[in-house]
Amino acid sequence: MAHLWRGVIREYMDRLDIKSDNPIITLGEGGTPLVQAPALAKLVGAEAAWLKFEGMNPTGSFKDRGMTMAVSKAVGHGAQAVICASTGNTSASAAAYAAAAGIQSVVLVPKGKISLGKLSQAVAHKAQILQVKGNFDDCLRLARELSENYAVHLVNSVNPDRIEGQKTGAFEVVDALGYAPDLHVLPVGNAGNYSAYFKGYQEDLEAGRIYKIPQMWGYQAEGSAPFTVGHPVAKPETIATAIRIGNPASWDLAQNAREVSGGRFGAVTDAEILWMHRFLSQEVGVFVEPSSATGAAGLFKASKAGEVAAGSKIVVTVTGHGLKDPMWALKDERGKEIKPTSVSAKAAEVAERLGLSKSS
Ligand code: AN7
Repeated sequence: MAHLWRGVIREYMDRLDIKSDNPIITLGEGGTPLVQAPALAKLVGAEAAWLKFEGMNPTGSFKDRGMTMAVSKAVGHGAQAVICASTGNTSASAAAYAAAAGIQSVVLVPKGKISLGKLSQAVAHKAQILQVKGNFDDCLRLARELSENYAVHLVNSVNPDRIEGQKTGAFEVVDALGYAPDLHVLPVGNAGNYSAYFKGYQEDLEAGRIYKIPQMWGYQAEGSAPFTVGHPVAKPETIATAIRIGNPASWDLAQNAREVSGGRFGAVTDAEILWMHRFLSQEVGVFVEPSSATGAAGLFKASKAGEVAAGSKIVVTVTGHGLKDPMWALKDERGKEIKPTSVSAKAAEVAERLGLSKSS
């Protein structure tokens, strides 16, 4: 009989910091596919590669794993409203989980710098949306200040409940493979998810489910790469708007994760991100938003420098769905718009346009 996935809190109750009588607000998040990616393994010269396809979550990104925990606990504390700063995915998720809980959500987004798909999700789920004249880092500063002084509960990843929920991504990888990969690769913005996967692997190690923690490899966009330059960046810039973050909230957690796991941080150009975005959709069959291709782009860059060991088993988390920001798929390598050809509804003409030869 098919097993109906019950959401990450019920599936991993005994491993999460939540009391058994806490209300559970869930949309069935988690249980996402671990997709075999032989084309990526071949490209980077690894033994095997998988994509943890987080676009398959209810609101189309990994944020839902953390939001089920954060909103459930907010409701448990009696909160009537939640607030977040967001480059788009956190706000989409917060708005959906607040709707499910029957409470208000307030979202602060950088004006003009979030994708239409994500903005439409926040509107659809009836969030109170304010576009702030500033970047994500300004929005987060505001959200923190408001939550400290007003009756509104903060659900950004500075709230440890978010990290706690997101660590289930690592649990699922281990449950699916039966072991930990050699490398785990992710895109990095605030480094909440990077830190969360590390926490999950660390707990699996302590529980004896695995015998080593994967090297944690985190990649940012070059114009927005505080971990590579070693300090916050005042004016982050990249087409990968989800990770256009200059002052990562989980700085210390991430540095610890990198050090303990023997991992690394790196940066790739917007062009390298878009190239990998296309490779994943065309050669692997997984459509992600550009930011989500940043980890795989970094892995490819490292492989070209001879830094990926031949026998490696690699998991790459692809964080958000391609439909979040579909315009990038409709451009070719040079940024020129791609428009399907129009034809009349006649078989002969269609066949000619397609270059089909007659069957014998
Ligand atoms: C697709 O929604 O920060 O390193 O406000 O949407 O945990 O921040 C989104 C981040 C990667 C980076 N991929 O994760 C927000 C937000 C996608 C994302 C990241 C984000 P973190």
